Amino acid sequence: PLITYESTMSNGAPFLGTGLSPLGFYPVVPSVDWLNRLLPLGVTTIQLRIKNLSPEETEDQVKQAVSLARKYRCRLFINDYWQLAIRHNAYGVHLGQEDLEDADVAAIQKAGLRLGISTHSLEELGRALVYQPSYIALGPIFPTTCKSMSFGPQGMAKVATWKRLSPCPIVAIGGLKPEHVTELKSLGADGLALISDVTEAENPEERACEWLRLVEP
Ligand code: TZP
Ligand code: MG
Repeated sequence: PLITYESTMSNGAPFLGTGLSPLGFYPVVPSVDWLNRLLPLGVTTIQLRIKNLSPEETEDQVKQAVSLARKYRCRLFINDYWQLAIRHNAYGVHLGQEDLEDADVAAIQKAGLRLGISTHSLEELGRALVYQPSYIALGPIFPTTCKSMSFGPQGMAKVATWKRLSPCPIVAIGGLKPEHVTELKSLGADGLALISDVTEAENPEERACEWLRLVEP
């Protein structure tokens, strides 16, 4: 059977919870400081996406993030650094298509970590589904300034297509704003991932609470 989001891949950590629960509001943040700010608000899924730190600093961040996520019972996905995610027993790993070539996906799954994979086209979706991921991310839905991408905006309607073709949950990402929540949910999005709408908000905590109210009422 296909591995679904909360089913067979338990790494035994006590905070994981059981049963299907949607990914919901899924902030993607560049440092553990952000976990300190957002997890106390009740965020249930988060991604630590570290770029350009030294190996020592990166490992320290991952370690601290795992410990905070356990404390707040939050599902923590580590972007890119799958070996550190395994070593420190994070909830999951998020990988892009280019990372899949080098990562040992079997080792990630054997260690019981969940796996999320980015996709930007049907071809990438097909490639990603071979790994039986815990979720598939589709992006960018709208133009984004947080990542330079060779794929243009996908638009919201593709969420429904991805949903139809995928046995696993779908996470929408890229330029998302609170006003998109209703439509994205009705198209079948299981998770809404975003960076700047929270990290660049005037009051990020308040903005995160607004997202939580809209996405996980
Ligand atoms: N992958 C696709 S779009 C994106 C990533 C990491 C950036 C999302 O950032 P924002 O600020 O929510 O558009
Ligand atoms: Mg990557």
